[in-house]
Amino acid sequence: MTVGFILLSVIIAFSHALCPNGWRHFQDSCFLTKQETLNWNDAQHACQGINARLAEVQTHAKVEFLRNMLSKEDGDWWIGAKDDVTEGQWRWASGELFDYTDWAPNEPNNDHDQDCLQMFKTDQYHWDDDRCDVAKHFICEKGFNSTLPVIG
Ligand SMILES: [Ca+2]
Ligand SMILES: [Ca+2]
Ligand SMILES: [Ca+2]
Repeated sequence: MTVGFILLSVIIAFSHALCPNGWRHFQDSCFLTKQETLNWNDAQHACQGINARLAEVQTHAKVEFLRNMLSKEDGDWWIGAKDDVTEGQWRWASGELFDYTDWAPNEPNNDHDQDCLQMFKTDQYHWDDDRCDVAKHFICEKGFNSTLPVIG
C-alpha cells in the first residue's frame, strides 16, 4: 500500500463521519432546519428525499440541543412523532414509543384531534400536539455515522 492510498482512505473515512454542509452535528446525529412550511406528512417525505427523517429526539440532551438551535429561529417546527393510530399513544415515526418527553404545560391537549408533534415557539419550544395538516417549518435528522450518501 502506498502512502497516497492510505491517505486517501483516511480522507474518505473522515468525510463519511461529517455532517453535510448546513447540517448541525450533535452526538450521533446531524440536524437540518428547513425554513419551508409543509404539513407533517409532506415534511416527513421532504426529509426522506434527502436521506433523512423528521427529527426523533429521545433524550433530554438532544431536546435541549434542538431548543437552543431554534432559539435563533422563528415559528413552529414539526418533529417526527404522532399519536394518530391510538389516541394518546405517542410514537416516533421509526416505531418507538415515547420514553423521555418535553411537553409544554397543559399539552398534549388533542384540541380538535391534534396528532402530530411540534416544537412550539409560544412555549419556548417545548412540545405541543397540533393538527397534522397545518404547514410548519420542520427539522430533519440523519445519522452522524450514516452509510447513506452525503448530500452536499
Ligand atoms: Ca387522534
Ligand atoms: Ca392526538
Ligand atoms: Ca396542543
